Amino acid sequence: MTKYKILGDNLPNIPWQDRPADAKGPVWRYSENPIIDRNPLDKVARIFNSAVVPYKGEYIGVFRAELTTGVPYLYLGYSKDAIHWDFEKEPIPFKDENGKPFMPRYAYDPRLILIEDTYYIVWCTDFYGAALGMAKTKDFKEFIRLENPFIPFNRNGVLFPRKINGLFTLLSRPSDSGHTPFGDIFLSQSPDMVFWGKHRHVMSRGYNQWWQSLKIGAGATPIETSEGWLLIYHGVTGTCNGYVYSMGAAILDIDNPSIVKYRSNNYILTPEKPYETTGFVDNVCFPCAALCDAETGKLAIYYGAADTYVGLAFTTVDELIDFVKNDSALSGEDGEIGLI
Ligand code: BMA
Repeated sequence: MTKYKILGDNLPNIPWQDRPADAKGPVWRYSENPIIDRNPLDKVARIFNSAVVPYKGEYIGVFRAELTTGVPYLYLGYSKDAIHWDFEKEPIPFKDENGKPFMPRYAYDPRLILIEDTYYIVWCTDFYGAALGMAKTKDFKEFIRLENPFIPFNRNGVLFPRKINGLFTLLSRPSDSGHTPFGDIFLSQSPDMVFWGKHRHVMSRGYNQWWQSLKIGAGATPIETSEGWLLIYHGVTGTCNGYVYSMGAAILDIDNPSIVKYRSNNYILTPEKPYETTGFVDNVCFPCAALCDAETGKLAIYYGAADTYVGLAFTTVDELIDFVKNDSALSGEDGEIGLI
């Protein structure tokens, strides 16, 4: 019996390791990290910042693969245990609604969300600058691109796993076209996944928490729990040696998720291991997905490490929610409806 309830499916084959005795903080790493190493495929230099979901008793994922040209595309991967992955050899072949090939010029930081019977992919695409791209699939064979939800510039698009008050609901982080030095998380809603509006401010970068003082961005698909939507996100600080990406967590109101109920004052994971501190971009932990098992409350978080590897980390719904509630510090108007 868990103290807090995950309102979702049971996932008895979730990847898992118990908390090691010496672990600090509410989240602990998989001992065999990274689970995806450099050069995983011919002409693919690195896979990181990727999203996975359960599929037909096994697992499937959409992976950010950086080619040896340096350009990122999205690749499909398959796994029986969500740890060892086999990848398609070519990028996902996106089509438009008429069945014509419609490939993005580049694609990165995918999130993968099941809503009713359809899987949606949201990623950062090129639309006269960095913007959100969107596609849907029911079978992971045919991928149809949808209208881009917003004009540029925007990143970190994450859909909620069900409609809220009858509307599809999307978190995003307005940005600039480069390595955005600012940014808060906003929410938008749509009746049809085409027209987006009812924009609300959700969370500010942390005023008093330097680990998230520059910018924040939604990470994994929000997890529906008895306390509200559990959001695992990234927060960025600036140092004289560049940005540092850590992980944080927040709980959003279940019916009105532009209201933040609790938000972790301290990070839940920060770059410490060599595969997080050293790579193509040093000091990055960038969560894009989480698996959860409603029965036991186990959570398995997938994160990109140093823009080079995929890491896996674990926690439970009880540990993480207790940590966020006991450690909570909202910034600015986080607790309001976000409409000033
Ligand atoms: C952000 C995104 C992420 C990346 C991070 C660190 O702007 O591009 O994909 O992990 O920078 O380089």
